[in-house]
Amino acid sequence: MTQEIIRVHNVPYSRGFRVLWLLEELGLSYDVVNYKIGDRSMREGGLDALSPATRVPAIEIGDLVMAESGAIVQHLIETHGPQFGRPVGDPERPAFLQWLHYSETMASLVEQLNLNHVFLRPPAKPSAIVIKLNTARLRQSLAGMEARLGNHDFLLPGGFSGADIMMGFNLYAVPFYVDCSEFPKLLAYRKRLEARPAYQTALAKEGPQEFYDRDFYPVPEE
Ligand SMILES: N[C@@H](CCC(=O)N[C@@H](CS)C(=O)NCC(=O)O)C(=O)O
Repeated sequence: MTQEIIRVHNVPYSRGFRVLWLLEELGLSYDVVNYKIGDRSMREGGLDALSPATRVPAIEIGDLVMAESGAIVQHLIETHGPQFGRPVGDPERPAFLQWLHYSETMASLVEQLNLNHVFLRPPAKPSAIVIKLNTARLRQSLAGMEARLGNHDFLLPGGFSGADIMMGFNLYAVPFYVDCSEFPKLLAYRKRLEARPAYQTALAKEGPQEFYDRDFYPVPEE
């Protein structure tokens, strides 16, 4: 059977990475349309017709159009990769759903920090107090995860799942804002994610990282 045409609308090193990584895990072929935050491509490139909030990722799968990385990941798993999901009735399903969505609790904090540290341009000034608060909240979300990682390799005892893919983007970005040395389980978990061939292929296809211009962004003085 021929595969439907899949096209991912993406910004390199954004939440779109979750979708690209999953497509690699699934061995599906796909095209990528890349946009850049801050230039006119996102506003004028037709993305508004695909994504209600004009954000990435969005995906076209044949005639189907979807936005929201978590929904796309869940849909692709249900249609192409049940081994990466947990069906209704599976004892791991509640935890699967929790981690799938927890990744957005964390990603929204990363997004606030991206906005303040990376996107604001003079004369707009980043807010030291907003950065301080969001960094503390991000650290708290990591501590909560560290405490629950257990002794298994991935988030769920039953093995690698779409919830790990959702988290992979976060853990790529988090160390730019939080010193993770206090979270050894989380660091080891991140290494296991990065070791997956599909992760590496998806990352290589993103091209060089040009989003962050330094290794670490400390909380500024108030
Ligand atoms: N909850 C959405 C969030 C999508 C989102 O905010 N994407 C960011 C990139 S990671 C974006 O498109 N930002 C552009 C903007 O805010 O204008 C998802 O998970 O897909």
